[in-house]
Amino acid sequence: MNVVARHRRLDAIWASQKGFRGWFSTVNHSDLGRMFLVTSFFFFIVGGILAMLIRAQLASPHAAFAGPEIYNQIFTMHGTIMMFLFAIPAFEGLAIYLLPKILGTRDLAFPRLTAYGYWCYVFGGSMLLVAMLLGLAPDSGWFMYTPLSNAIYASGINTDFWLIGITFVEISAIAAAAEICVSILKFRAPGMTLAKMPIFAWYALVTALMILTGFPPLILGSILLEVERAFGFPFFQVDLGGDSLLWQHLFWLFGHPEVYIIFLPAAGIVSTVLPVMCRTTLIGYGWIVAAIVALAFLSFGLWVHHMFTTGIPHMALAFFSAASTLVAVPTAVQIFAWIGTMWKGRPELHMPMLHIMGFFATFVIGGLTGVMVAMVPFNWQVHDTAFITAHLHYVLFGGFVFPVFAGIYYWLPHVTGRKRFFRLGEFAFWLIFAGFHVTFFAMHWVGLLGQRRRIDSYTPEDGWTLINLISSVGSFVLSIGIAMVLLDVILHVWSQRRIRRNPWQAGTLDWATLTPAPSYNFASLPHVTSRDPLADDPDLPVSLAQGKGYLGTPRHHWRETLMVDVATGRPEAHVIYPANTRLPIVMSAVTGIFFLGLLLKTYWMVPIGIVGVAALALHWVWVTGRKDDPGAQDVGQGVTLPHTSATDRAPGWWGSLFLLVANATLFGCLLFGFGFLWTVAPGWPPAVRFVPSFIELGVGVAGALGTALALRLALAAVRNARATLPALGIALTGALVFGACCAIMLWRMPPPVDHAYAATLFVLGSYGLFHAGLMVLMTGHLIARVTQGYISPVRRSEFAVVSLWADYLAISGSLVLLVGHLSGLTL
Ligand code: HEM
Ligand SMILES: [Cu+2]
Repeated sequence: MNVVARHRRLDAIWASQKGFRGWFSTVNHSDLGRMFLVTSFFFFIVGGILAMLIRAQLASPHAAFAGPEIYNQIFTMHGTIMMFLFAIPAFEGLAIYLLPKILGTRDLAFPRLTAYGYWCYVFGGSMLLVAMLLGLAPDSGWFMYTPLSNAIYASGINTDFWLIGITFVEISAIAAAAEICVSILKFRAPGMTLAKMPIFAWYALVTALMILTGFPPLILGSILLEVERAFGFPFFQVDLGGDSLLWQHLFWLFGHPEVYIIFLPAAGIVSTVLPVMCRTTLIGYGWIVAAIVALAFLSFGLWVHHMFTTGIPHMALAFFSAASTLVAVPTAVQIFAWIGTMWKGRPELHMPMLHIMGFFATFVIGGLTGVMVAMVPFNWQVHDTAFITAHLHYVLFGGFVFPVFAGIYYWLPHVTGRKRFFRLGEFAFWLIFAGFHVTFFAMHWVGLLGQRRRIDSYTPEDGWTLINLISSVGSFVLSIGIAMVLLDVILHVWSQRRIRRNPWQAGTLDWATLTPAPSYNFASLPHVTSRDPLADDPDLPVSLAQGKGYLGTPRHHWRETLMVDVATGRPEAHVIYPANTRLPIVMSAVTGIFFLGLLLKTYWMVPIGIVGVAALALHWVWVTGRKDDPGAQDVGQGVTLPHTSATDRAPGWWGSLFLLVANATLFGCLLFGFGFLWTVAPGWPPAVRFVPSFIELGVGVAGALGTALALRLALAAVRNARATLPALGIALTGALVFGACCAIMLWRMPPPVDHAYAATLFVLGSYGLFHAGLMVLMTGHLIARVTQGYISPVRRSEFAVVSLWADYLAISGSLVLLVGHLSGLTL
């Protein structure tokens, strides 16, 4: 087969449907990555327009441009859009587009999940846009502090839009994060050990792990607050045993890591692009990896520094203040590595480099003001002033937007296969840089003079007039610059000047594909022996196109790729992906029915949504099955591998593992909330408590443990070709028994509207009940599989997946019942 024929064959197998329909059925990561990026920039523009409205209102005293109600909506939506609908999705989009290419493979681990996440993002984001167009946008600030956001002080539907819309969008973050983890660990080019991974993959891996552990507290908080608003369960209401500080803890448990979730991918862009711009390799690879892992750990311990003014004990203040300054260390490690890289190389001032310089200048200042606000006495002075807003923009804009622009200019030729035409970008950069610093330098200043954040007007006597005007003028210069970048990008896409391959002479595999990248990325997969495969072997793209790597001969209609061992990158299994399907968009629309039902309080829609999603999910996992044993496949280079369904750790197992990490974090936060209220909130313990029953406790725990045990037996049985149905029957019974005990607990407990104790316990019990239901579905699925002939000693991977979930049920379920029953004991 010659190069062109191979390309035709592969493209026929991998391409999306032609035209309009292709958008809705594509599961290809390049398509979805581009869609993610374009959508996130759409939201960036919307957020930017809102920022202009804010600055227009603050440009002069007593401005009548927007009244307080509208102003509250504007700044809330600005913060919300920038954080949730622009920054995180932009990272997801970049990672989804880039990772398989940079790792030398053909797609992400779960192509259909990528699409599902994308549509959840679109639908959830649209809810917030609709709210804004109706003038019903959320208005309690992007951190939604209670009691400001509770049913008494924010009685309209506005806040519900935020809680429900954002939770919907978060599904996409969790989905993308799980799939980024699995793709990086298991879907790499053969030979790529962990130490040979491109540095961007490390950043993406750590960021994704942080999303999995950082977003669940916010999701939990949103659920609790929504339940409080809709049904009156008093989690955050002080008079009924709740505590609004619980919201702050949950929010900042998410919010502080969020800053690093935004910064780390941007730093990953810098670490990738900078060495190429300097015609050298990155120095301190190992140090950087250590630094980002350290940063991830540290950042979870720091949420308290957002609450310095809430009356925290002195010892804790000292501890968190010291720890907050410590974060500067791993950041400094990275900055030194970058400086060293520039020192070693010969920097060339192309467009990406310009934005990297903008990043350096801005981010370092943001870091310095960060150290200032980490000091408790200074923090008390500037708390909730424009100084904080200015600091956070130095970090977010400097630490994210500049690197992202650098990345855009770096990878745009890859996406389009074209050259830039005019020199618009250079001019735009200087407008952005100057505009930014004028705007936010002025805001530091006016903050020190006492201007609070989130005020819609001030008086001339305050003496802030001139500074605010300067700030507003700067912000308009800034936005003209951004508009020019967008124009530059659009002109670039239209330009007809094709580039040669690898215009920057980079060493990573993303530049070994054709540009624009074909639907299958690589005609055959490389064997990697170093961190810069392309620098070692400039002919690699040609030999890959000739099919000299792995999987060079397209077979049947299979979308084939390889799965490797986590540490060594040794090829381990042969993967066949599902093809284009509209299932993801349909499933996310049905998920939307669930969320809309909650939002509009039309509760009859909620069960429809749940049942619909469950049915579609069963269909989703059903269609990948097969009734014959897949033989070992020759994948080229003399290597023969088993199919993934014939392994114990199929992609689904790995995906489940990371979803369970997120799930366990959510559960942990729920237990934390219960303990927090019990020890801190006034009015505890409540007068009326749950009456414990050791029989229910024992039976329920036995059910949960029995399920896990039975599934292990079933796994052993399937492997040894023995009958599995008896063990599956036991597992099903166990799950039902456990579920019944949870239901009884919910039934017998004091009314959850009376006290935060019963309210929290109710959520715990529902969590148990939900997982029991999940287990029933999963075992039911296995039983159906067995009876329909989809399972054999070779095709057994689904058993391992369900067994993993059953293990989780055993642990979390037992804890639910233990906490529930023991909390009723009066000693
Ligand atoms: C395009 C240039 C931008 C300008 C001119 C701008 C301007 C502003 C201003 C003036 C405020 C204060 C509102 C108030 O206190 O009343 C604000 C708040 C905020 N901005 Fe920006 N911003 C920009 C970009 C960004 C970006 C890129 C992000 C994040 C990635 C961001 C995140 C936030 C957040 C989280 C808040 C706090 C909202 C709240 O307090 O509820 N901004 N912005
Ligand atoms: Cu923080």
